[in-house]
Amino acid sequence: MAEKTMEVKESFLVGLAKVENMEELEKIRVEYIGKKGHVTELLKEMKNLSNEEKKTFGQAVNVLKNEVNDMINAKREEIKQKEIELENSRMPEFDVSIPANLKRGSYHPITLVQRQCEEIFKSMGFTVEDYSEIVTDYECFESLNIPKNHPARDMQDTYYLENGQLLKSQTSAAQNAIYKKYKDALYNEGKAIKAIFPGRCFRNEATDACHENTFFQMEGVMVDKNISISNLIFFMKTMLSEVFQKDIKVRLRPGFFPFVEPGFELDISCLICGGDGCPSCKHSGWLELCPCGMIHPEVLKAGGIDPDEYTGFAFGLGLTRLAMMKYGVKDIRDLNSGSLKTLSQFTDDK
Ligand code: FA5
Repeated sequence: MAEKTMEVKESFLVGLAKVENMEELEKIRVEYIGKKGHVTELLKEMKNLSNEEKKTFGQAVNVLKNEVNDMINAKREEIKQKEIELENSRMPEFDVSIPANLKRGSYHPITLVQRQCEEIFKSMGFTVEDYSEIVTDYECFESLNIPKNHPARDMQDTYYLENGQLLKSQTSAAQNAIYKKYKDALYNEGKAIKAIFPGRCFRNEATDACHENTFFQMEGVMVDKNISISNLIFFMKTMLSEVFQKDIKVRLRPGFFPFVEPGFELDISCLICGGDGCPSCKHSGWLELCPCGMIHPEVLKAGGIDPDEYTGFAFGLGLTRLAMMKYGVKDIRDLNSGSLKTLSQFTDDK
């Protein structure tokens, strides 16, 4: 019987030496230690042996099985290593010291305008806040004095998730959280709440040259004792003159938003047509850019702030429209198009 075991081992070694790839290796594995393999078959011979012989032979077969298994594993590693070496040898040679001839990328015009606004407001003591794009009905509407079934909801249809949450239709959706975050510092340390929060907004509405279903706004709030409309106008004027670095014609007219009282629409004279009227400004010569107003007492209350003690202003700057005006982009849809022709023009800006 020992001879038979030896024979099987020798024929396995001869076969293994010829194996060159994983496929052949699997074949020989099955041929020797598979269910009907030569090593396994040896065990069937045991039935004709005495008990003593069975024991010795069984042990010998097990040792052989382990050896075959080990040799197959070793061969597998060897083949893998050879495959890696072959793959590496096929890689084209290149000189890492040659400078790359790639075109520099660029920031998106909205990012550029956003960063510029952030710098302006930071220099005036505002913090920059980040907020989720998915919010609750309470955050986006109810905390802003827009209860369920309020007609103001019609102006901002958005996209709803199955769990009742929604894609925020306005950056105002972060107001409640910001008031709650900073109210203790306001009460205990007398620190005014001064925050801006830029973000992506979504609306389920038809698109045209000045409307997109996905666009950016930048909200700003300031809450302290004795904040008035004059503070609001000062910050709006400073921001616009810094962004455009020239005098811009603006107009302030009454505007209705349930979360401010009084509320205003701040429009700028269209910089695409110089105020003559064009598709970018819906032929009116003016572009709605930054609605604003004094924060409604109910909104302050919902944020845990006593409106008899504190007042504040809020604004909702249309960042995407600001980018259009600053860079002379006639159609808002170009900004979301991913068109390199449009976007590569901004390469040299920081
Ligand atoms: C609001 O979203 C209010 N949350 C703004 C606000 C904040 C008012 C704080 C008072 C106090 P409105 O829907 O008008 O308001 O949008 C604000 C600005 O976002 C617009 O002036 C415009 O510049 C921009 N905007 C609105 N809808 C779109 C759109 N579909 N595409 C591009 N920009 C838009």
